[in-house]
Amino acid sequence: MAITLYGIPQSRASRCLWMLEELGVPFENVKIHFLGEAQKPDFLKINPNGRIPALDDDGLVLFESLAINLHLARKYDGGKGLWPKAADDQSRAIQWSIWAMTEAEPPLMKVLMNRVFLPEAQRNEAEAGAGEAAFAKPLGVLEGALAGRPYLLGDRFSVADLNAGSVVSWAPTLGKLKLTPNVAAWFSRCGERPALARAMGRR
Ligand SMILES: N[C@@H](CCC(=O)N[C@@H](CS)C(=O)NCC(=O)O)C(=O)O
Repeated sequence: MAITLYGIPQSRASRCLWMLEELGVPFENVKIHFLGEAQKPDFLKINPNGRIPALDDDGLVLFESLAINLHLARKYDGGKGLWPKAADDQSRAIQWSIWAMTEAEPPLMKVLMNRVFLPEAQRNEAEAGAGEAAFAKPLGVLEGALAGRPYLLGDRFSVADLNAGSVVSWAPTLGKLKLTPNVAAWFSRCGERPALARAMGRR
């Protein structure tokens, strides 16, 4: 088994590093930077989108951080519970992953760009505010889903929590954005995972 994860830890590759640490499988991290390196011809052969992360798992090459995590959890779970056993729960994990990417990430990205990433002269506080306002809806959905249960699929931490949590993790770093009570409690539960600390230690 040879697993290579492409992408510096200070990027969406951190989501996959967290998953790899949870699973405890050996892997190599090739630190491709999103500025410039991801657009070079050699890397475009791996991910024609020119983005990190990308995964090479014994010749199976995948892009999209949360799809990579679904693959890793399904293939390498080995009884750890990251990949749920029941088919309906597997479908829920896929649902939460797609939800995180399509409903939660875009408004957060708007805030991130306009409060953190863009050069100050290009930042637009009105755009950041619009992202913040739009995030209220997915945040409310997550708040409802976590009512009466510690994790998205019930009692156990799974790939659904890792994928949704790693996207929502942008929110507390964005100044005015506040998490709602169930989400905040879930978020700190997810934050206590030793595998997350190991992944962060790779930064
Ligand atoms: N939906 C993709 C987004 C990947 C993405 O945009 N990655 C950024 C770094 S966090 C990147 O590589 N940007 C380079 C570029 O857009 O040129 C995923 O989750 O894997």
